[in-house]
Amino acid sequence: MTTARQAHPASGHEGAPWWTRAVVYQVWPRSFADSDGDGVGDLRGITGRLDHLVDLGVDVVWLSPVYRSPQDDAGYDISDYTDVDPAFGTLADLDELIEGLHARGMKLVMDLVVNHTSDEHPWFVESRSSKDSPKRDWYWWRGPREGMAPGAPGAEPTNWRSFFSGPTWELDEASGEYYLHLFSRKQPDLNWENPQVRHAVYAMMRGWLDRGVDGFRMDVVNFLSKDVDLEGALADGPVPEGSAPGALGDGSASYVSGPRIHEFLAEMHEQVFAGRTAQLLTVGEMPGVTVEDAVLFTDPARREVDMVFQFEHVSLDQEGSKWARRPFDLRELKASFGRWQEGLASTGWNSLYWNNHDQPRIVSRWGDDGEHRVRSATCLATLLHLHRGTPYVYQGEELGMADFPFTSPDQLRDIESLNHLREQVALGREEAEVLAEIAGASRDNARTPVQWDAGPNGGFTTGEPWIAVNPDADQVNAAAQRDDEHSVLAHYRRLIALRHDEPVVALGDFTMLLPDHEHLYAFTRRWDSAAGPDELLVVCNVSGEQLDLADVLPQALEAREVVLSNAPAHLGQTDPGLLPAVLGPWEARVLRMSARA
Ligand code: TEU
Repeated sequence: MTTARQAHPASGHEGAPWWTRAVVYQVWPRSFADSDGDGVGDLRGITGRLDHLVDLGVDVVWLSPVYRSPQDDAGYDISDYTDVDPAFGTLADLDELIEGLHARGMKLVMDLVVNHTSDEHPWFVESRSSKDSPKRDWYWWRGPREGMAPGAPGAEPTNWRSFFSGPTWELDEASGEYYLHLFSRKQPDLNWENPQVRHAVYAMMRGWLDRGVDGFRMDVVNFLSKDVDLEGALADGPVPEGSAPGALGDGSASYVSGPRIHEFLAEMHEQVFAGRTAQLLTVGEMPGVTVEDAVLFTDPARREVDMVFQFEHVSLDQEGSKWARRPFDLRELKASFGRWQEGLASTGWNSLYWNNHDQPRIVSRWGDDGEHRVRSATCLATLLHLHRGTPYVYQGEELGMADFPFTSPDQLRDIESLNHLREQVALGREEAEVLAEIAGASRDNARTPVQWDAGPNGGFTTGEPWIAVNPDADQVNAAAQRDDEHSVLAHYRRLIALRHDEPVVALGDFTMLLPDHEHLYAFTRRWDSAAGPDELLVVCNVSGEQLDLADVLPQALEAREVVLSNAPAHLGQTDPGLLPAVLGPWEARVLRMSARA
């Protein structure tokens, strides 16, 4: 049993930062709502659906990139940081969205993608134009390995494997040098060692804040600092055991939370955020970040970022690579979440998420999108939202949207999936076998259109959608759920309200119970307010079997009040004496153990 200590003890509920009580909603614009019938979601589509966000009760919208982009990686390849891509609308449309959100008391957080630009960004075009270009050093240019000719197999400056398959280096024939791209070859990495690069980025960020945006979600921001020696050399990474000669290696030790990362983030804070009085939010997306690093990144005294997205929990069912899956074990989730809750208890802050535009849908991944769809979606939502931290809801998660039943390569759109398929088939594997592993892991699962109603294309577009709508849209959609108190949507609404209303949910201590139980996820939250202690016990049956609380957690039968339940029979029931001792499949309860403070 581990107890995470109460943060902000001296400041009380009122003194804690505003985002400790906030819930963020992520909009991935290409698939949210299409206003003009071209099959691609757009800004006016979002503005037209603000009522949905008001109804849900979220405080902040994080908008995935809408900047000008060749769309090689769905907008995470930016060619102009100061303008909106015509596919999504205009700057005026963006201003209107910001105004619409602000008028409804919500904030807008933009995506900030500054580890790399598009290869079509004028900075890169200039950098590539000649070895003597004043911007040559804005990116990572390196000659071939010593003694090798440019383009020869294995001549790349390091052996690193790209996130999107193949080497991280692309040869520029004209100059005979390679440039670094951790992601696609159309996403060259910016050289953050160069102060001109950093100051150009800070100026761009200030411009957006001045325009009225309320903060940034910072894409792979812990990759900005590369471990480069005084001669400018980058080191090879380890190659998986038993690999063929010439196999690609893992370069992450050279760029995950690199040597100057804290310096860069503190400088960014100083140059962009210091002195501003608006209530802003910064969240750093940080693959590979450890709890210890996260404490440093989010310690308010260090002025780096407010919170980070960590990846530990979403890697628990992966074996080495995201494509190789192993069974999910609830005990591992408890160990992981428990460590993060404890590690960031007195300093720093957690963000909480199941889904985003890169992850398969949680109800399909660790829930049951068949018989127990509603119950498992609401059970997992309760589990997450009752932790201490700021919850993020990804579009469609609040409807219990599921993975798409992919059966053919032409249903896929994402560069990561398509490159993996191409690479593996070239290595001699059967297409069907590779497709099967892609189906459950592809980012396209998150990217199918939001299901608004039972009409054509789920109400997403009047045209031909850029990616197919999930065939279950006739059953699973917002219109069907809006007035249904037992829907996934209604349950998310209640969870969000709970965080706003209950200081114990926002700020209370976290104590994990029963770390070794395979199906019951149980924990307490405790908040010492002026009116006395307030304690909640959260019990979630993460399984399709019944679970008798009398056997495993008898204290759950001594509750004073039922705060929330996801079982239709108990909705609105506040008297714990009237609840059975047995939890049904995927049943979750939030119980008050103390007299109401
Ligand atoms: O993703 C960061 C990241 O590490 C990716 O590897 C991501 O986890 C992967 O797609 C999961 O399979 C961010 C963005 O969220 C992603 O959409 C971008 O493609 C990527 O950065 C490059 O900008």
